[in-house]
Amino acid sequence: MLFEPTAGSGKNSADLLAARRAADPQLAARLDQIAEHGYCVIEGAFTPEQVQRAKTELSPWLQGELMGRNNFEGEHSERVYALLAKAPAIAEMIEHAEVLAIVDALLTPNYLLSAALAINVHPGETPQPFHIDDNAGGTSSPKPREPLGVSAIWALDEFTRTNGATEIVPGSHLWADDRQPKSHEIEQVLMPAGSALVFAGNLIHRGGANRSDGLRLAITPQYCMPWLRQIENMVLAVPPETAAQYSERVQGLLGYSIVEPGFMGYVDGRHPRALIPAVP
Ligand SMILES: O=C(O)CCC(=O)C(=O)O
Repeated sequence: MLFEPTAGSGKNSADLLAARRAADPQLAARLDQIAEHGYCVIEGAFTPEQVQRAKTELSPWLQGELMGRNNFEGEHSERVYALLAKAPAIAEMIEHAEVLAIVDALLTPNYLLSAALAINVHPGETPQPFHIDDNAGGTSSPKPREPLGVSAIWALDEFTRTNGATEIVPGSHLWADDRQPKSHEIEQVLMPAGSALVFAGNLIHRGGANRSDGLRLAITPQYCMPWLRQIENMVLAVPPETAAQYSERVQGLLGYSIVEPGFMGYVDGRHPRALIPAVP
């Protein structure tokens, strides 16, 4: 194993993680699978009603107007950013207890929501370029290294062999940067709607080609170390008045939080939560 999950960092955390693993064998199995293969799948994480609620809230934004602008976003894919300013039901995915239990174990306390977007892959889409999600903004952080982030991909439609299911390269979170996947090392993640794929941010993956005549809708919340810049500028995407409707947990993930020691993240000398108006 390259990395030992940290349950929140600090050296005080090894005991906490051991206690969590002992109390929750399913969590322990998922962490073991991520350590070895780089990913796990939580089936049935969302009920059909939750899936439907998320789809209903997203539908105004999925009218074919927000198509990807390049090969990475996918010119036959819709991409909806700033999701927590548009579809509040997505918060249920972002703070899903089983997903956050995994993230708690792999990142340090006060980790952040780095990105949260919807990806609706249309028929005719080609495979995305292979990539990792936990880039470090141009700083030197060669692999193999610990993950700087954890990503989830929630299936709102079933992921099938033909509709653009995410493709992963199991074990590639342990690879050096210069190793490229060979075709026999690539696996499609086939999962029913309501499932969540959770993976180390340094796992090689991509969105698949859609050779079907249907859509493949997914939500991908991505979490990063508290000291790493978020991919999306979340406190601008979700300003205080909008953040007010969410739990303190979600507010903290957005960046209305302080990292100690250092009082990092203050605004005008105060905790950023002070800017969030009280909900009447
Ligand atoms: O749509 C997918 O299955 C994967 C998308 C992805 O990895 C990304 O855009 O970062």
